Amino acid sequence: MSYISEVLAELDARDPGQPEFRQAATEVLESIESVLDKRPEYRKNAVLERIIEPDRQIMFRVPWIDDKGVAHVNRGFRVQFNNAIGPYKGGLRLHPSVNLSIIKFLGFEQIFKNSLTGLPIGGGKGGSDFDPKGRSDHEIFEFCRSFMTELYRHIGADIDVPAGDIGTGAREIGYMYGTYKKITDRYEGVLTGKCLAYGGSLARTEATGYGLVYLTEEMLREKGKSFKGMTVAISGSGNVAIYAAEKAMALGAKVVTMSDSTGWIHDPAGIDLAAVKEIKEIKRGRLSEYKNYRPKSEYSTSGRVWQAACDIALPCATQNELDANDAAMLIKNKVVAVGEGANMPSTPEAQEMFVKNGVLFAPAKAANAGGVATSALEMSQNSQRLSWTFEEVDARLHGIMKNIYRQTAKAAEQYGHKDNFIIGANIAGFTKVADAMLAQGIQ
Ligand code: NDP
Ligand code: 2IT
Repeated sequence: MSYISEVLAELDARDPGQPEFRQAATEVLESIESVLDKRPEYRKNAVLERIIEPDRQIMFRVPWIDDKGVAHVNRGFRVQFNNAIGPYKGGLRLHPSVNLSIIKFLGFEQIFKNSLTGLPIGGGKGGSDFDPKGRSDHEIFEFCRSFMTELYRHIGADIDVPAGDIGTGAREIGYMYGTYKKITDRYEGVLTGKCLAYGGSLARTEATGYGLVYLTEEMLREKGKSFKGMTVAISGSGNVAIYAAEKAMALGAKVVTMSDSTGWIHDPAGIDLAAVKEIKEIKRGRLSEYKNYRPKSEYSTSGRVWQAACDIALPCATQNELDANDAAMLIKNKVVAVGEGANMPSTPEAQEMFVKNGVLFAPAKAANAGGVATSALEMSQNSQRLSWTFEEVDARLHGIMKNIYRQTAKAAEQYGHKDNFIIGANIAGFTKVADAMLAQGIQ
């Protein structure tokens, strides 16, 4: 049995019923086979066994009372996966589908993504199966306060720094920050994605979407192409999707689709992003309202955004949202590039099809790292007690994304997989963390 099969068999025995975590672990481990052959010390020091086992997994009860006086109990999670290169860092997901497998897959991916940023941040993730949809501001506050009443004892500016993810934006971060401060009396950069008024960073809101487009643009440039004149299909209509659309449009592309969990819009003339922002960011509404702004657009609750012809596809909603059938439709329509804004949005079968068919493919770990990288820039500003300008943060983000592309392309080529950025990102992200773990001894 190979070292990788042994470790995966151990994972199956210990953690059956964690399909998302198994999927994420399999992809990373299978990508680094050639590194393991060259570096026997990783096996000798049980680096894989240690890297798939979180440092700590915290699960807790989150009781709260709704506006009608009814009591609810949700489950809270924080998985502190690996802090070999810096304090645990990663978002908090609030969605009814959240369970330990999903938080572990996200925390595991975060280790390598954060390593690729070149900044000193370890990997962690958390969240709850709480569903924020349809809840009043007061109910969101009650939930966030209860959640932080337990979480505060496990986090800190130099220990673990949570941030946003699906369902967690500036409003939720504000309520959680206020609760942390109230309990601890500490004014520190313990969360990122804060509002500007109390320590947030300019450009953090835009960072994941902008970063996704910066990295995809680098990958296209290498092949003599760019976003200019390209038709882009985007899924999702949340934070990542909106700012990916904004930057793609700024670079001269036409974005024709967006989606939410109930349906998708197709606007062949080009999406009106101001309308989407009003519906999603201000009204917290549904995309079905888009037709009121653009009567000639189409709204559908069946089918997928990937059936619309496009040159570039940017999945920005959730895990496993793009499967083999979707990949086949995109390939048939001659898609040139796919950039993953969401975490693990493509199934393993879809990934394989893109690679085999020569589609330029930017995997999530590299492509959506701009959000957490800018969170790390927010941490730096908080430590310095300074605020940088939008231009300064954006320029740093752009530089970080170019560097991620270079590292990823170089690692892929060095290990004999030129242009396979899945393998490149996994190798480049893994080796830095693994070397830090070796240097620190078996802990
Ligand atoms: P948001 O909550 O702002 O938006 C999520 C979007 O995806 C919404 O349009 C939502 O639809 C849709 N969506 C969520 N879950 C599902 C589902 N199960 N099926 C169909 N549609 C769904 O989240 P973000 O934009 O922040 O996150 C999107 C993705 O990007 C996630 O995978 C996240 O992990 C990843 N990511 C986020 C980063 C960040 O900085 N925010 C950084 C890096 C990655 P609806 O409105 O109906 O809920
Ligand atoms: O998946 C991610 O990288 C995020 N949700 C952002 C994490 C962060 O700490 O900014």
